[in-house]
Amino acid sequence: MTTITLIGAPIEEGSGRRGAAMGPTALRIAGIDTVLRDLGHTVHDEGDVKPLPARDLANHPGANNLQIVAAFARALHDSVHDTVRKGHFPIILGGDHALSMGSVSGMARHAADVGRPLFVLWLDAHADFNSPSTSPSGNMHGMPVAFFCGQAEFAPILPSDRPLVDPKKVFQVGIRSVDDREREEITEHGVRVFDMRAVDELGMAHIMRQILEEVRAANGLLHVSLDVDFMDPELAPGVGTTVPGGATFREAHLIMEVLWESGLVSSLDVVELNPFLDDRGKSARILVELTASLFGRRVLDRPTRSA
Ligand code: NNH
Ligand code: MN
Ligand code: MN
Ligand code: MN
Repeated sequence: MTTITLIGAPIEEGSGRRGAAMGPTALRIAGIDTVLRDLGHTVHDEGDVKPLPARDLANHPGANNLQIVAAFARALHDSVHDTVRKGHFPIILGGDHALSMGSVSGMARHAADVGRPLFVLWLDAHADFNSPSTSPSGNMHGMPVAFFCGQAEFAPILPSDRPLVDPKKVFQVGIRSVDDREREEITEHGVRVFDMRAVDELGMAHIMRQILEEVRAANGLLHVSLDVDFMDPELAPGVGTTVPGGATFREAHLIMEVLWESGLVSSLDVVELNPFLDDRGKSARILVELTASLFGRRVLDRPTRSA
């Protein structure tokens, strides 16, 4: 069984609207700790991270709320790194997706410490590969992947000598809304994209098998970043940037179940939940259910795939 540390990150300034700061509270009210304990895991809730002041950074015209985003990124980098170093599994309760600048960078630091490659599974409607010079909105929740791959270097948010993630080790699944400049960037840098068309044509099971085989063959660590808008808005309406045509309940659960069986996942972000836009807690509850599936809840016992 796993020792899990819950880390709240009530940031909403990366998203361009209010509400996501209530995400960690909604996930706690939906019972994320209890569900994990009932599965036999040990759960520590650290409460919410305290953003570290980033008064050294000037405002940037293409990066809205840079100081507060950087403050969360710095705090999360440290707390995720400390958590995983103790052998605990960090679950970051968001908060908007800009928080992944910190969580993934903290995991990249750990992967470098232990000499293993870090892979990232990005479950999202969006590629989040903008930088201040390409972003149509200036919202930093659209930039974390470019940032932790070293492609959005415009301000010293984290030290420039930090370990970066290889874009070819980033798998994006469920993508269906990509900006023009972003499309050029993800192609140029070799991000591994399975858009919704690929999900329809190949099936989720096939895609996941391919990804997990690659991670296993490289003895990699796998960070999972789950954006609420990965799912279809009918299923999970509690997010500021719904895009039709998302993953179904069954596709999302299948992913989580095969991830658990793989034993390869090292860390998880649950991001972009906006309880102010949710429908009677529906999205928060689905996120908790998906987290349970990622930690071993299942309908029937099945033989796990041989390694
Ligand atoms: N691509 C758009 C932008 O950069 C939207 C990003 N919004 C998200 N990403 N919700 O997951 O502004
Ligand atoms: Mn996102
Ligand atoms: Mn998104
Ligand atoms: Mn580039």
